Amino acid sequence: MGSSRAEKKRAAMRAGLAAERPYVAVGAHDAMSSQLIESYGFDAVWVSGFGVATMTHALPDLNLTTMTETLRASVLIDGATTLPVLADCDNGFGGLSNVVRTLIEFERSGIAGICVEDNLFPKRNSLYTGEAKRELLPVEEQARRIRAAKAAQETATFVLVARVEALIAGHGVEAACQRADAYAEAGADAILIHSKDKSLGEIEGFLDRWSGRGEIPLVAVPTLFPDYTDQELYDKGFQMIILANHPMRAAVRAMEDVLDTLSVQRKAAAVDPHIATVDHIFDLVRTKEAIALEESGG
Ligand code: SPV
Ligand code: MG
Repeated sequence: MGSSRAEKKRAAMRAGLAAERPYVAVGAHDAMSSQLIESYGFDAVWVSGFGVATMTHALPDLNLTTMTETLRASVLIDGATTLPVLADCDNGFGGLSNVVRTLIEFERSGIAGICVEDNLFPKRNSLYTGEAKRELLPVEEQARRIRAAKAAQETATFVLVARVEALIAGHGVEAACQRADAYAEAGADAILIHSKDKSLGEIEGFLDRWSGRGEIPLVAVPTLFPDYTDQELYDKGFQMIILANHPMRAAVRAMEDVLDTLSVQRKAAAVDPHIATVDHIFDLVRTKEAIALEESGG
């Protein structure tokens, strides 16, 4: 089952998750960010739920984007790259049946894999600091959902990454280990252990204590511990590193700077040295080639 394009991407993702070097994904929020990520030599593309909510919908990352909207964004992002795409599917958008349907729809759409986290619906972005308490699904329920989704999978190669939010929720290292064990046992293909501890103390506690280490790949999102290189994180025990939101933040900063200058100077030339040329944009989407094809004989 599955097209050869999807199968190639899934095989590449599985090889990357088993490779003896860091497997690095960068977060895309749209098709062009996906294309650019590939042209800078990264290994995979992460569909950032945060990025899609923010850039496509101008909404906060609070489970407001639906499964259908996330799938649509993921298909556009996947279409713009030959790299494998790992789609951030939040908590699977509801209950057990929603998680199962999410896996089936993304698999049938040719995406290489999905990531599902154990935040209760409606989730809140993990980096958000202004909240009193974060609620997680009970570990048994999340394991049940993962098991059910994996049982519904139609190909052998589609990748399900189970994301553990126990450290983000302040439940500590033991709880994180228990969840990682349960999700691995339920059939997850990799574990994303999320943390916002800048010192990396929590993560190192997890890496020291987790017995499943070495048996299943571990994934890191180092947004809040940004000083470690991909190789340093690999050497600590992470197979996949996701640089989740940097293109989005670059785009917002660049647009704000240009709009600020335009609003003050009131003429286009003021920003010309700071923006991509129109020809560069034409080149990025292979405009000349498309027109040559339209005008070719025959
Ligand atoms: C995302 O990019 O949507 C993520 C990563 O889930 S984070 O924002 O760090 O939670
Ligand atoms: Mg997300």
